[in-house]
Parts: sequence; structure tokens; C-alpha cells
Amino acid sequence: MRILLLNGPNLNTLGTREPEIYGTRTLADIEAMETERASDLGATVAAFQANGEGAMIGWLQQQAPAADGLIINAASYTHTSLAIRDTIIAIGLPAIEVHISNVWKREPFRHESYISGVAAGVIVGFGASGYVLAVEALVGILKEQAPR
Ligand code: CA2
Repeated sequence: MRILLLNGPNLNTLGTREPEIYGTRTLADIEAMETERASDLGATVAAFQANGEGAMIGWLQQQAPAADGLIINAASYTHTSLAIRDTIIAIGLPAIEVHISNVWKREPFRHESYISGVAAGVIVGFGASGYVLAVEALVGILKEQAPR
């Protein structure tokens, strides 16, 4: 099982500011946690972060043919990007949407997601641990799908 982990704009600066909202872990910490849990579960992780929508979409198009599932925190593009939604549909991989913060406790514009409607599930508000929960959920889905 090969899992794609895609993080969107500004998440490369995690751990440097607003720790009350986003915690103290860096993106490198998160990618390491994710890779370790995936390995326990028999999966590998290919991780990428980009600040631009085009780079995120290009990476998904390039990686998807050799992947089984996607974990995505599209950051602010969650609330704006029909293009990323269309890409998730096009690549056809089961996707788990993650948000570090509890978007439901925040501004109303964070309550809209273009991703949720095309995701297998959404994990919100558990901090960096949400990424670990996501890999567990995704591996569960992939094992269910696999022919016995
Ligand atoms: O809670 C999340 O994971 C978000 O996807 C984070 C996005 C925000 O626009 C979404 O509504 C919810 C923002 C990411 C900003 O990244 C930061 C990195 C370091 C410090 C502060 C913000």
C-alpha cells in the first residue's frame, strides 16, 4: 500500500507560530509520525507540501497512478479550490481530509469545504494526531477494498 500525504499552503511553517491553534509540531514531525504509523500497518508514505494549487495538482497527477490512497490537508484551499476537488475525483483514490484545528470552532468561512464531499472521511481538530488517525482510517479502507 502506497499512501500519498499532501499538505497545502503555509503548512511548511507549522510549529513556528499560532501554537494555540496548530500546536508545536513541525511538518517534518508530522511526516515522520505518519511514515512510522504507516510502516507499522504495512504501508509506505510519499509526502509533499506546496504553497500553490498548481504544484499540488501536478504532484497528485504525477503520483496517483502508483498510489493507493490520499491523505490531504489542503489548508486554505480547502475552502476555495474546485480545482483540487476535481483532481481528487479524477485520480479516483480514496481520500481522507485532515484539519489540525477544529474548523467548526472557527470563522464561518472555514465551515465550507470543497474536499469533504469527495473524501471518504474527514478528521478535524485532533492536532497533529489527526494525521495518524487518518493513516489508520485509510489503511482500514484499503484493506476492506483488497480482494481476499
Ligand atoms: O486546521 C487546519 O489544518 C487548516 O487546514 C489549516 C489552514 C486553514 O486555512 C484551514 O482553515 C484549517 C491554515 C494553515 C496555516 O498554516 C500555518 C502554519 C503555521 C502557523 C500558522 C498557520
